[in-house]
Amino acid sequence: MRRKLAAGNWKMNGTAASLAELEALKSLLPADTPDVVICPPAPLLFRATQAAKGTSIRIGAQDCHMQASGAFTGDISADMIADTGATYVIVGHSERREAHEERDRDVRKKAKSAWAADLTAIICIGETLEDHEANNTLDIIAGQLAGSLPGEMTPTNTVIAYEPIWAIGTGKVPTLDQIVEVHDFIRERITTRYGAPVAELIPLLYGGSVKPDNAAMIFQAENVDGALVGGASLKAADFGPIISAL
Ligand code: G2H
Repeated sequence: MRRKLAAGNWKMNGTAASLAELEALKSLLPADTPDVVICPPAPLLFRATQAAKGTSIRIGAQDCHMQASGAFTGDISADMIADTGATYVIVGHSERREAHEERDRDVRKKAKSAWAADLTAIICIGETLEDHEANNTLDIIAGQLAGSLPGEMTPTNTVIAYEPIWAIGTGKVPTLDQIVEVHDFIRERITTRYGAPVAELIPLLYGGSVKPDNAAMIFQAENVDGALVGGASLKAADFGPIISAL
């Protein structure tokens, strides 16, 4: 059985007061709760791990540096993230790829540095609107999978999130057929490269404008094991129903 997972990416939103939402989420978790990860901004990581103590909620960072330490002003290493008690880190989010010019090989190195610190990497991939409209989605996804995933990937050290860039924060969501097509394709590619035992167990998330009112539709796709949620993870009243729909 593949594990189900709902991850909330707070992006650059929130201060200590926002941890009240994490507190509120605790009481909204269903009894048979899937894995839940909250990725707050880095300054909140330690406090978030304290707030989540004794619950099934795990804490993750939104990025890490590819090197373990050194003269990289303003960056944070995977070890530093692990030191806060966090256990996950998102790498290769499209906002990092775009605004910080991260390439597939950078993402691959970041995933490896996450693993070296015993963090689970949530590796993000996804095509632009231009590629989507030119029917290049599967080619782009194949290239990103080949370039971003290290050879040593396992179902315990990695979660893969497919986030079509045109669906991020726009309110536009692919149809169920489109979601099924891409997630089936991703699992096939992983089977070819890593073998069935890895492919069968690795969690695949969908991300991009997931909301309480479309989560059930998205989770119908057999190869979708959960969601990476941005805006709707900021409020427990929105994130709670998405988790319950899993
Ligand atoms: C995609 C997603 C979270 P949102 O970036 O990673 O954000 O749900 O706001 O589209």
